[in-house]
Amino acid sequence: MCIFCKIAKGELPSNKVLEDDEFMAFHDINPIAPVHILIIPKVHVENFQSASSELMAKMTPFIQRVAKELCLDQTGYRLIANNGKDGGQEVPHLHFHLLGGARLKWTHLAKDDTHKSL
Ligand code: DGP
Repeated sequence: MCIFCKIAKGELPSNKVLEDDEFMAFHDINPIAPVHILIIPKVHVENFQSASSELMAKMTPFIQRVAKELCLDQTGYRLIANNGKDGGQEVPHLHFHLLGGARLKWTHLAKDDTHKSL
């Protein structure tokens, strides 16, 4: 079972922000922005490329709800899905990075820059 499946099942701890029957949002263990949340479906889906439109139709309002709970709908945010090897995806379970809390710089998207402060 993958790490995020274990988090979804409560077998690994996480700092949870929001949860419903199908989705979960929790703080990234290695934040690269003042607010860095990971949003996952509880069902195992490998990545965005293999996500169904039905899943995304339900996931979109959940992501919007998370942004609203954190007031990021007011200040703005960046939503990222790393997909596959060249996309820099390390955990093979669909997840969106919700980044905010600062004026984010586009240049920091390069992999070598991921640990620099934004
Ligand atoms: P990606 O490169 O898109 O696959 O990003 C995976 C992210 O998951 C990365 O920013 C670190 C985070 N991460 C990895 N393992 C854990 C964990 O056990 N708990 C939490 N909260 N985040 C994790």
